[in-house]
Amino acid sequence: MSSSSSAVPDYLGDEVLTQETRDLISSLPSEKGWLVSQMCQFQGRWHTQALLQGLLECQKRFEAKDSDIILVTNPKSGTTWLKALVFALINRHKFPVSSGNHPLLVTNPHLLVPFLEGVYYESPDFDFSELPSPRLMNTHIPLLSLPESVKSSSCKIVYCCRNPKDMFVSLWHFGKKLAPEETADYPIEKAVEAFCQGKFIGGPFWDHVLEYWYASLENPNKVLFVTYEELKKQTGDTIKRIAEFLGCGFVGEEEVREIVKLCSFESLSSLEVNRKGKLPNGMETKAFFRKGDVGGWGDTLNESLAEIIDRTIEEKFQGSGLKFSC
Ligand code: PAP
Repeated sequence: MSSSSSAVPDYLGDEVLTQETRDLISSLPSEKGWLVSQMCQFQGRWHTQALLQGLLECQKRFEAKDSDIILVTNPKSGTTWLKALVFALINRHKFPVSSGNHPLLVTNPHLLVPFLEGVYYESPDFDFSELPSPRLMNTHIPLLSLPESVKSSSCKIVYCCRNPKDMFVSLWHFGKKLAPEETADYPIEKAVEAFCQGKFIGGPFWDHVLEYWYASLENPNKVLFVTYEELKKQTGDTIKRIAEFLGCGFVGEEEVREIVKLCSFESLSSLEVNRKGKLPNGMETKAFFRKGDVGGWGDTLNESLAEIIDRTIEEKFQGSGLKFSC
């Protein structure tokens, strides 16, 4: 997929692969993906070629610090929102929301919180040690492929999961917006089939979620598991849980209310920077804001496709204690 003809970010393409990545990919199971020209399976998980290169660089180069905060999501599971919320939370003294002069008012959350494998793909020499402490970053990397130092250090991981049908539908529309020509003729039935076979960025979806879910149960000081749905229903309470987990100290009710309001879908999506802005890779910031609701998948998935996803999810999550309500 060429990124020159559309707003597709480089990291969904295959334009700047090193010889080392090409050699590795030639030995990996691969197939044509939905949204991307080729997906390949590394350490049991499916990746776009570019994000795999970013992941490999990240494994080689990234040195976690005990004070780091890493936000982990599957794509389209609340990444942008979580970035905004945690950025506002940990910087609430440096950038009081009430000042009316907050960085989130003029900068898209993706530019305030670097995407590890995206940055390592686009700029492998990027110096993460320059980031102010505590460093706040995000990734879609599966738990088993995280750099060793993330696992061995005391850094904190906040994982946000979203119900699979809304997540799938969100990615479906994202693909259509970013790559209309490439996705125009791709049948949604085939995309659902691929998703249910686990062929999804960072997927299988269920392995990605369950690994972090069990890690949060086994090591609750290391991994906090939250959901998009609980963020929607109880944003303030979830922010307080995150604050407690991160050891942020006391956060007043008024501060929580202000953060909730600043980071709400309505607020962020109406800002000029998120309506007309672009990321350095050319991607339009408005692509990260569509409906921002829970259970809206019914306008895109018919009953039989929804049932196929439900059946797969029920089977894969059986016995885990995790249930999706919509
Ligand atoms: P990413 O993983 O590519 O960074 P991510 O931010 O996780 O994307 O997903 C975008 C989804 O979050 C969109 O969902 P939708 O397609 O179902 O509408 C987007 O609307 C939603 N979203 C973005 N910002 C917010 C927010 N502040 N509150 C609630 N939902 C949001």
